Amino acid sequence: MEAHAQPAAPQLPGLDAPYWPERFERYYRQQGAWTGETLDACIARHAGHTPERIALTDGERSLTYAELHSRCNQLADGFTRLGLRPGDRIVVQLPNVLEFIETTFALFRLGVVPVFALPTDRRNEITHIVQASKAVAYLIKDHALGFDYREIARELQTLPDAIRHVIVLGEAAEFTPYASLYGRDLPVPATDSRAPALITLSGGSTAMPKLILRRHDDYLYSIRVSASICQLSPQSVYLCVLPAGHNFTLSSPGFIGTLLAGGRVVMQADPSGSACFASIAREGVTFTALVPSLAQAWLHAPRQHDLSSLRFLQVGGARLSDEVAARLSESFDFTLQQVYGMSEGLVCYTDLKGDLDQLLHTQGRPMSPLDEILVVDDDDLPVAVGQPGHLLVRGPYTIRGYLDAPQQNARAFTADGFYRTGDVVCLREDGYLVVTGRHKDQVNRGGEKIAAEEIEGHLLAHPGVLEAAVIGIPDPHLGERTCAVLVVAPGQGCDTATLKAHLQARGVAAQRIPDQFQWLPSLPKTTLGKTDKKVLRQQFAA
Ligand code: AMP
Ligand code: DBH
Repeated sequence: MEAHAQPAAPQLPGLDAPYWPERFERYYRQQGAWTGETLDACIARHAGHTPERIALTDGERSLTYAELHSRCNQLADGFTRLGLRPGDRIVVQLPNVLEFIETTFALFRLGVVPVFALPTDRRNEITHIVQASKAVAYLIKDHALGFDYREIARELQTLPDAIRHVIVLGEAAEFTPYASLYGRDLPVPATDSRAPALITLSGGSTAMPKLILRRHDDYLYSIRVSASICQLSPQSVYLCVLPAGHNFTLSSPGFIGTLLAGGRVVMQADPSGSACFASIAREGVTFTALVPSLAQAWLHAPRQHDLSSLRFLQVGGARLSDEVAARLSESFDFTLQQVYGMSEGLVCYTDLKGDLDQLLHTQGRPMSPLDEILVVDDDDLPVAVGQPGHLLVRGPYTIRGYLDAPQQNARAFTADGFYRTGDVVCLREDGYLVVTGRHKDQVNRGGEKIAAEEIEGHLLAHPGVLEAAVIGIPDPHLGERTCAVLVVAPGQGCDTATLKAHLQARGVAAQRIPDQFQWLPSLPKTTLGKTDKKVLRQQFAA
């Protein structure tokens, strides 16, 4: 044992969290990638240097860096008084409001781990997320977009391992009011940079989303590199349009990257083109991030506002077609940036000053020289440059395994720690990647990843459904729409309306309910006897 050996890195009580082997940890530190700083340190730093600078706004309310810093301390005091301790998990399900950001940084500071659910998640998803993460608290807004989140909270409380605290922003009813959290503005003891920082959810190719744990060191590295590639500075103004709890909006470089650079974040509740255009003009927004379907909607939105402050537009989350990329780049003055990323880690960017070919025809290149990329065939053997193959990746910000999921990890990671992305890509001579397909069995509906198996399970729960296969079908607006192909028992009335009502009654969120239903006398099968979705896709794509 070395004399100066550090104490063991903090763990997550009750969950098995795979981490990098020590040799990699040492290497990433030696290379200067992992610095020992925590994600919240930037707030205290900017509050010290530029206390009066605006950090956040939603158009009506704003917070300076000094106010944000002090609110983080006050909230940390409130969470502590509730009984939350470092390593505890809290499921955070908030729309894009200021409180999202102050809560996130307060939790980082305290070492309580936010588990970011998306506003569209409903009872099913939240129950799974709460149980899988063994969360002790649930933080929601009373209602948003016509939905009352307190209904989910009430249902959670009927479960055997009920969460201890429900905190509500807005009308709290029988729960803890968010406003009551603000306590004393006391300094919070520093957190270990190796401590768990946050949990996001994988799009999920199997039954339910898997938990992705990120720690301060690795997450901060990905954000720092992203902010540098995007040339962020204190003059940067980020419009946060996509749900703030997604990895893209958190970290690529997202709102955390913007605050790291000392810039300003504008929280945008309404993602429509006209509402975003108004915010861009009003706030002097310099960049934002969209999924392809939203970017396409921008092309058709009326332009009554001055968008000249916008330097670049990031598009990612799903494949941007070359045609739409060209149209975006022709019809606006700003630069387009393609972003190909995953909550598990790897993020690729096209250069802001790169050539048009890379910009319009590739999904960018891995952001770090420490990213190790392999493109392989079905036997894990490398394919020739330019040939399509499965993308495997390992690096200083790509996880080594999902939380508490040894069986899935054996499939999703190679023996030497590469993550099997499930994406089929071509690696070009110039080092840029073109995403050509997906091996994983999920539908990417406008950036929302829907696990086929999950929806199939719900469909099969209906007594009249004998076989079910959920597939993605190319769609000009969403990228893919969801199609359920079914074999049903005669006389059970399994029509579209019945099945939609069935899924809804089971708590499946509206956007996860198939857009289209098809009926067949039997499903095509592979030699192994599994449903052959390739055949189905071909059949219904037409
Ligand atoms: P998630 O599991 O929700 O983090 O989704 C990550 C997946 O989204 C990737 O593995 C890709 O399949 C897909 N994806 C993200 N960005 C892009 C992009 N720019 N082009 C194509 N696919 C993308
Ligand atoms: O789709 C994604 O998960 C994604 C896309 C762009 C992502 O996680 C990211 C950038 O960081």
